[in-house]
Amino acid sequence: MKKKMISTFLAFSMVTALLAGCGSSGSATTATTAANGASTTAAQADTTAAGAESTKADSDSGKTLTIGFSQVGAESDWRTANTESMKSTFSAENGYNLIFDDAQQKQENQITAIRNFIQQEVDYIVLAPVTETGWDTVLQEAKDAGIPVIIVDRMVNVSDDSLYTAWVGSDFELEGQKAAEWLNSFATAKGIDPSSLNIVDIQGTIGASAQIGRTKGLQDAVDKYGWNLLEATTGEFTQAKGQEVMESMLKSYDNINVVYCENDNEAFGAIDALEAAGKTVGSDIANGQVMVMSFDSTKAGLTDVLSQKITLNTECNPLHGPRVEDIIKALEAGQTVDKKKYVDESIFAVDDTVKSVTVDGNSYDVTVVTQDVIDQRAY
Ligand code: GYE
Repeated sequence: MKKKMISTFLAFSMVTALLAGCGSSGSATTATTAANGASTTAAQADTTAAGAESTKADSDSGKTLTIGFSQVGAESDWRTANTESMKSTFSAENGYNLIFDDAQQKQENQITAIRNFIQQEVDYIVLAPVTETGWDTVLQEAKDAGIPVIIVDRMVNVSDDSLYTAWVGSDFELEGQKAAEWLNSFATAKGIDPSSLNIVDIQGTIGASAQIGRTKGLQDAVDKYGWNLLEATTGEFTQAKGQEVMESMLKSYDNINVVYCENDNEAFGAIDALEAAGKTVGSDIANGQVMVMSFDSTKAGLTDVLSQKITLNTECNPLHGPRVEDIIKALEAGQTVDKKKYVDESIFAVDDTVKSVTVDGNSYDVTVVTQDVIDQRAY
């Protein structure tokens, strides 16, 4: 108790000191933002003072660029890889001042972070939005301040597209369609009747593009093929919530044979819950196994494919740092950039029962996971 009071006092003192140091006001979240940004801000002052002529961005564009990046959180392995990609791209060695803010999956924290970036007069704001809606006001503020906003990963849904300069990320609905088409082809190849597929969907963060697209891809296929969708509930893209949701689904239904997890971490949690309940995870639905499907294809996710716990893993690429840098460099050079840019992604499966899937007339090859495939993975 005493320990707790002392640490609370210390934390409060730190917050107060930080707020005083930054001349800003707000909640503890703002203080966290300030704390994350504090060293960068100091570095920024140093860099500006020193001129830092030798850095890469300097030699390219003649000035050190300050980038404010509002990250969703640290909910998944995908997110960690994404943060790492941004931090290593916008590093001091590369000549950038990166002000990084982790919003802990809360939109209000992202809005606070963006307002701080505006106050600090950053050169660019990069936003990985937690959900699609609710950005009009703060993005208008950025626009009024003349700061270009680049959206990365998930999309924003705004009434006026001029509120952001460019977006780069994945086609999440296509990801869902690929996964669903694979399931249809796999079930057909194994002689499984569509009406005997009893699916649960552990959804991502509700309102996030990655959730909206992946859920839609599944739901459209449920309507098209006549599968049973028993339930769709959010697992918030985390392992803990994925496990909790799976445990409760197992209490409600005794006939689940496909678990469609909207990311790898949810799949890890779901597998733990399934195994704890005495189920065997795997692709042999006809003999009582429960098939786990996932998205992201992180190293850990593909490792679970190799060990046959995850049957299909649809890729989502997190390495957006260099892509955002390309956009910024083009803008700095006065070039026009694509308003929206989708990245190419693969599909990874446990075996070659389905060699490719077709969505909207385009064919996508399915890669069978081997140790080599995993070793070549950067994240
Ligand atoms: O699939 C998940 C992460 O928005 C694509 O967010 C991203 C998703 C990714 O938490 O693991």
